[in-house]
Amino acid sequence: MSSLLQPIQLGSLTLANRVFMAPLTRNRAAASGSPGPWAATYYSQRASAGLIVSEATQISAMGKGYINTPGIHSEEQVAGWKPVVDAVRQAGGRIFLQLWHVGRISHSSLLPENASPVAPSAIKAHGQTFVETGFVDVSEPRALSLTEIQSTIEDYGRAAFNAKAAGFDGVEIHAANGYLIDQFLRSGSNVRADAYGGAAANRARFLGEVVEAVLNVWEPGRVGVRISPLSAFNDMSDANPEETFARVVDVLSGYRPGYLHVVEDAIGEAFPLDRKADFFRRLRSEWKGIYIANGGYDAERGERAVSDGSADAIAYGRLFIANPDLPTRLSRRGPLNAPDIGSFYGGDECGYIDYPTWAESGIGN
Ligand code: 8OZ
Repeated sequence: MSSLLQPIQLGSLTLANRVFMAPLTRNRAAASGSPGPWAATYYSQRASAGLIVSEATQISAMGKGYINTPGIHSEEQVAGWKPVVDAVRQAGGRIFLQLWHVGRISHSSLLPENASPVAPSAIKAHGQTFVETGFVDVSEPRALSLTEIQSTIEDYGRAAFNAKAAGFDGVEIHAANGYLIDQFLRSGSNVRADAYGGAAANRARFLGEVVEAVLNVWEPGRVGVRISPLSAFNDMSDANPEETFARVVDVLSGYRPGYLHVVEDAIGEAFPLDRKADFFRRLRSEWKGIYIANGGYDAERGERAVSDGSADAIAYGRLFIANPDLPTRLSRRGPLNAPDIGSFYGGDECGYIDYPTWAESGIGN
């Protein structure tokens, strides 16, 4: 039997298989930050995933960085998520909400009263975001004060509480891809001189305190953390990623969240390839909990990684956009629909809820 189809225990949850749906930004939420009209259909079509991780969802108005992304900080947003979660559960699925704060990857036009984005340090990323009019350079950020760091941690706690109120099965803390938590973690974006900057253990402090705030709301098995240690996406860099992420694993090991979700292969990676395989092998062996791998996995690599123990489950992104019934297709090596990149970010139901299942496509199965 396919190793990807083995059930997996995550805390008190028994998940049906190891083909997870990665968090995927789709920019189809309402202006209010409520999920859009097709979200319940989109997610419930994908309910055969062992676990769905929702698209990145902002924990506060200041955490927004792109047009039409959803939030989880208002009553309206919580009410908007409920039917999405219900539809997934009705279809037999499990779904975690991904908690997101973009930090410096934002544009003033997206923020309350045209505020400047916030970050660990006032260092602007060489990067872009997309707003109403298309792609724009990110705005100049300002550094968070110590008081603001505490209130941002409280925002994570409140958002975690809201996710529970909306009915989610758990939450994933987005600490990857160059957003706020990752900006604290890595030396290229954090030059603070206080307890949250400098040595790797200090740079990992913010993540630890966010995890702690979320664990005040959820039991550990219901909380995941996503990192992307070697990714250069969103202008990220680190003088010593081995040291930084060894400390991250130390800090997380103290809290024991349900899983660590690792983006192993990302856009704009700038790391010597010969060190890369070693890096993730070491990370995997240092982390004693459940390890979810992501990035460039197909059926064969996924099967191999789960059967040789280099991952406990695989999160698939692009393949899940195009193949709502991905676990069946991967485990039976069925044909795959090709994703349409032009409809990834923004738009309507086209390229969102209209990809056929294998059965619907009429190709012999
Ligand atoms: C693509 C476009 C906008 C945001 C990430 C939340 O990379 C994102 C994202 C991806 O984690």
